[in-house]
Amino acid sequence: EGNKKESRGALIVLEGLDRSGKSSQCSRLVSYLEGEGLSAELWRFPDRTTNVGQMISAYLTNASQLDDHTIHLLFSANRWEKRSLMETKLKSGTTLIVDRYSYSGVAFSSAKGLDIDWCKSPENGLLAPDLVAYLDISPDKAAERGGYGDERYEKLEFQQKVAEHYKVLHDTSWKIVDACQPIEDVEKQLQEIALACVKQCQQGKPLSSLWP
Ligand code: 2DT
Ligand code: MG
Repeated sequence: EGNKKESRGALIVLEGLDRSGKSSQCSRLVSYLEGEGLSAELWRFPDRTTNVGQMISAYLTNASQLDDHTIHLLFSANRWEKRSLMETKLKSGTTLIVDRYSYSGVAFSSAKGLDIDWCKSPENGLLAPDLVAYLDISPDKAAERGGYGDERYEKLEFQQKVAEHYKVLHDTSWKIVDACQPIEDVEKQLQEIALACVKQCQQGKPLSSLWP
């Protein structure tokens, strides 16, 4: 038991297009890990509860207009303002299941035409996820799922561009999960890969920083 206290939690990120099922899978995954006796929390970016998050929310709901670079940096600042708490939680043994992270930041902004290296640079030094699970669905299939909301970016044409830009970010460490499977199958697959990741972290896998 003494061992358990010293071992760190895992930083697990779910990425994917709008309507890929990230949010519901994130909460199912947290419940599952808790059921396994692990400490786990659901986080999401943007975190709209902070001052920066409120500026982001106003932009997304079209209540404000911002230059593309400016909003990109706000999304990044929103992760930076949570970085130290994130590290504290992980070191105290809590696994964080995070709904979107830096990859959304780069994919969405570069889909608007911003330079990809410019987009990546403010993320430099944030904690690197131990696992990125990508919920893979075509933009057409995603759009068929009960439609999008009214927020900025929630349009098929733009989601198609985002999908292409996510592909540029994929590396071999990503776990690509077919998001068109029945929801329970997606859930099961995520449980397996998340549990394996948590075990690696318990066994001493060091925390690292973006970009690896
Ligand atoms: P939600 O629908 O998940 O609340 O996201 N986005 C997100 C960015 O453009 N950059 C980022 O860094 C992040 C985290 C994706 C709201 C929208 O914000 C986009 C969808
Ligand atoms: Mg959304």
